[in-house]
This record gives sequence, structure tokens and C-alpha cells, in this order.
Amino acid sequence: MNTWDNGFRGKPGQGMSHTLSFGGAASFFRVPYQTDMTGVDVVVTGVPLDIATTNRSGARLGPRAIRNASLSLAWERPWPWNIDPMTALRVIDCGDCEPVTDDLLSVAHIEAHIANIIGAGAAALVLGGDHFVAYPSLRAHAAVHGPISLIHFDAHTDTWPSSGNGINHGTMFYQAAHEGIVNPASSTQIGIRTTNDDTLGFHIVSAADVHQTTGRDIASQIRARVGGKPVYITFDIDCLDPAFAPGTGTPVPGGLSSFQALSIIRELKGINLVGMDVVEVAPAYDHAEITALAAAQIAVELLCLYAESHRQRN
Ligand SMILES: [Mn+2]
Repeated sequence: MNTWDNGFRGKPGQGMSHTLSFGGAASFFRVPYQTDMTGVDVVVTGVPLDIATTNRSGARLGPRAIRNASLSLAWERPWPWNIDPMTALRVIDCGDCEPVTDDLLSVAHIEAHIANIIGAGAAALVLGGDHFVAYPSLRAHAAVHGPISLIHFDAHTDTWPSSGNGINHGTMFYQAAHEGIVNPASSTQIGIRTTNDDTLGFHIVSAADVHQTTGRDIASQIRARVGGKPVYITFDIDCLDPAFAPGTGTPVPGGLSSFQALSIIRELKGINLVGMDVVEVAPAYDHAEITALAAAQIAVELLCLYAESHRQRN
């Protein structure tokens, strides 16, 4: 009879835990909390930083909220996938990367944290934090894979120009594109519904476009563009309509439903996924964990997608 807490005593790769959803240590989907990355396929880590936010703060509490909501979903293979990422992959939760006070945006610090995961041979699933945390994560990924193709779910392009030290959670992809760590020509932004006339060459599937077509069609557009290049999926929860994700810093009406976003992710099988994040969950504005649950579901389906592509490559 198991009486132990899976967050401490579970083993990577042993599958979804059926231990208490309402108690215990809130690791992501109750995978083991550990920092030993030997033989590990995916490391989940939070980055509780939100000082790059331009509107409402609070995404620093996102990793904790997503982990907590994930406990309600951690009981069987995620529907409608035919692969269980928790048995197909050895997944651990290594806890959070704590920002440092002598470099407020902690770029080098977060980059080193993610590089440590990649260097151990694992993929990173990053829980934000505001969207700025994707920037150091992308730097770490580009150092290994070269220029990264982005699949970017968001209400905002986050490619507004930055200058000098003006980088924030709305300008980091401008910076990333100009540094050459992201390749706009093979990247797609989905759910956009704010004005930015300079696309920098990213393919944009607006929220209106999503409402007029299917997940399958959008996924085929994304796949045609990216081919077999290394892909990073970054999911700003404000891609979803505020009805589905009220708990975020910069909500914009007219967005995607949870189903629309998931229906795109479910059709992306076969891409060369190398890293992923889910960001901008700000639980202070949430109700009944709507936003955190959506984020946890999206995050675990990204793991399913990673498991599929991992299986196809091996
Ligand atoms: Mn956004």
C-alpha cells in the first residue's frame, strides 16, 4: 500500500500518480521533485519573475498556481492523446529558478538555469512568470540548436521595438529576432489581436483567423513553415479569451477558447519540438482556477506533443 507523497518518493517515468489531488506537495502533475537530471527527458521548472510586466503584475505567482491546478488533472493519460507523457518520458519538477537581486531581469541567471537543463540532455518546460522569461530561455536553446523557430500563442506579438535596456515582456521577441536567436521566417504567431504594423517577418494567424478556420488548417500552416527545424513553443495564456483566462496581466477580449488552442496543439504532431513554456498566469485576477487549469492542461498537452515527437525521433 502506497502511503507516500509522489512529489518526493515517485520515480520519473512511472506514470500519473493517483495520490491525493487535494493534498501533498504540489509538483507539476505530481511528478517527483528532484534536481538530479541523470537520465531525465523533461525538466519542469518555474520562473517566478514578473518585473518585466507593463500592465498588471502578479505572474510571479503563476508557477505555483499552475502546479496546484495540475493536481486536479493528474489522474490518467491526457485525453485525447494515445501517449502518456508521464510513462513515455522521464519527467521531473526541479522547482523554481529564483531571480537574483543584483540583476533585476536576471537574464544570465535564468539562461544559465535553462542551459543547465539542456546541458543535462533534457528538454525544459518552463512555467512563467511574465513572458519576458521566454527570452533567456530562447537564448539558452539557441546556444545549442542555433536560430529557433517560434510557435507563439499570444494576444500580442511582443515584437514592439526595444532600445538599450528597455527590454520588457512586450519587446523581447523584437530583441530575439534582431539578435538572430529566433528565425521569424519559419515562425508563426497565433491568436494576435493587438496592433503592431511591423511583423518582423513572422507569419501571423490572428484571433479572427482562428475563429474562421480549424486547428488542423492552422497546424498545417505552421508545419509548412517550420519543416524539421528546431521549434520552441511559447504559450502566453492571454492568447485565450478573458472568458477562458481572466487571470493574466494584459487580457484582450476576442481571443481563443481553450479548445481552439488545444485543437491546434493536438495537430502539431511531427514537429521538431525542443523546448516550451507557458507564461503570464496571474492568479490574483483568476476565478475558480479557470486560468491556472487552462495553463496546466496546455502544459501537459505540450508534454504529450513532445513525447510524440520524441518517440518519432527515436
Ligand atoms: Mn500577451
